[in-house]
Amino acid sequence: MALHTASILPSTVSIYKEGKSNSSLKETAFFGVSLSSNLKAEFSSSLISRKNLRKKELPLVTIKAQTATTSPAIKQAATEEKKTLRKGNVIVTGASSGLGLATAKALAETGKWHVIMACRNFLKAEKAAKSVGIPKENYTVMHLDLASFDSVRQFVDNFKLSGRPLDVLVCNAAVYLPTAKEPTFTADGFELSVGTNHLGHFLLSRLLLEDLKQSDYPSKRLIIVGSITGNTNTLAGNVPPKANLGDLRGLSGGLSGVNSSPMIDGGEFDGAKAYKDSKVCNMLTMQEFHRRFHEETEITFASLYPGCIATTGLFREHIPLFRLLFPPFQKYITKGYVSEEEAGQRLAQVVSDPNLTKSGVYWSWNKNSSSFENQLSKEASDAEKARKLWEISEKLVGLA
Ligand code: LMG
Ligand code: NDP
Ligand code: PMR
Repeated sequence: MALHTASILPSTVSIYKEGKSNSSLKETAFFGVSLSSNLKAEFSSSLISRKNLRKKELPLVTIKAQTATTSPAIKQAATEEKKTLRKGNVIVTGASSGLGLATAKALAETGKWHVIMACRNFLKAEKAAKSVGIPKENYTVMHLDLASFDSVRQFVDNFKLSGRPLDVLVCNAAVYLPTAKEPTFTADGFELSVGTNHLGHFLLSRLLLEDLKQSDYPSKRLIIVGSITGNTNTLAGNVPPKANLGDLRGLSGGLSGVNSSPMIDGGEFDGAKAYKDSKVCNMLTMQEFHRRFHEETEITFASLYPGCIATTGLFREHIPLFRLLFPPFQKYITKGYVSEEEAGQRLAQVVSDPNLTKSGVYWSWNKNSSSFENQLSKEASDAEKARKLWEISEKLVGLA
């Protein structure tokens, strides 16, 4: 494939045509129901109270530089041959399970990518990589806890020390706390779902933007995983509680739960809503990146809904009955179900398919598993809200 045979030399970098959507079938549907969320499961999961919240005890790992960069001798040979191969380097956050792991596997198996698995649990990630048979030479596990800005900064420093170029960053990790009665918080004191899924990734992406910009890879990309449940122009997005960022007053207040709301809109804590809100932030952030940086950097910014991967660890905090019924419900009733493997192929496509280079797009797949440019909800495509979200987030993560 042309994408992978690009030269390491900027002068021979090939440019791809803008991607075309190859289907017009949309999954959008309006369903204006607004039901109260008092059907909340009465079951309480193992909540981590704020007091008990401790830093993850993870082994400190020194990441050694690996030899993906070309030596001068090789460079010279390449010049002579005009073309040479180099593996793409892709960081995937939360690659220790579910979609992230399946994507890492799909990319590593091609032999054309070196996957940096950015994970909070180093040993789990190593085991996961081995258990799905990712070739050893095609991945590196690096520690990243998105629920701590210190950890994000440490990860970025370690990555830079490795000397690898960065070609694609995939912001995939997420937590979902649908049964939590009380909010829990990141190391920096932000409500955990938005703190991890949005703020951690926001800081990570901002700190790595320059590396992406520097990459000489033919198509460099920043991908942030979104979801249908954050989009209220769909049936799934109308299942209560619905995503709603309001005027962002809770976010401005710091999401700390101390003298301010832990929710972005300033309301009462609701774990399912916090997750959906965080996905709206992910989709807004991708578009704001596109508006601010696409022209200047030529980086492709994209988001996606990979399908309903009803069997992943995302639902680990949900009640057992939900975990039992959810996969058959999605398979046989909504038909929105997709296997981890298939979803991994989809995200891998957004990482490396030469046809998906268009920036600012929210990708989805139709029944035949063909990708198409999907429409975001009114809120998830609100440019003014995206700008405001960006500015507040910058302050919260300490960049402004
Ligand atoms: C909250 O509950 C949870 O409290 C929260 O923890 C979090 O998970 C959040 O959005 C995520 O949801 C939402 C709650 C409210 O939904 C449920 O708990 C699901 C139970 C719904 C009961 C329906 C009848 C059961 C029939 C059995 C079929 C087996 C499949 C079980 C699947 C379980 C997992 C989904 O939900 C409601 O208020 C209910 C109505 C939601 C309105 C939106 C759509 C209405 C559907 C219209 C027709 C569409 C056709 C599909 C048919 C689906 C139902 C069979
Ligand atoms: P999983 O729970 O299987 O994977 C989530 C990953 O995120 C895990 O590897 C987890 O690590 C990691 N993670 C959680 N918290 C942190 C943290 N603080 N720092 C670093 N990593 C962390 O869920 P999925 O694979 O389903 O979710 C992947 C993405 O897909 C999410 O962005 C989700 O919103 C999105 N998505 C999922 C859908 C689905 O149906 N499942 C539908 C639409 C979107 P660990 O293994 O240590 O727990
Ligand atoms: Mg939903 C019509 C299709 C459809 C799709 C594609 C999804 C995806 N869901 C659909 C419909 C419904 N769901 C209906 C009709 C109901 C009421 C019975 C329903 C319920 C439901 C619940 C309780 N669905 C859920 C939950 C969750 O807890 C999940 C969630 O909201 O997590 C935030 C979820 C999901 N439904 C989906 C998808 C993809 C999810 C997973 C969450 C995500 O990452 O967005």
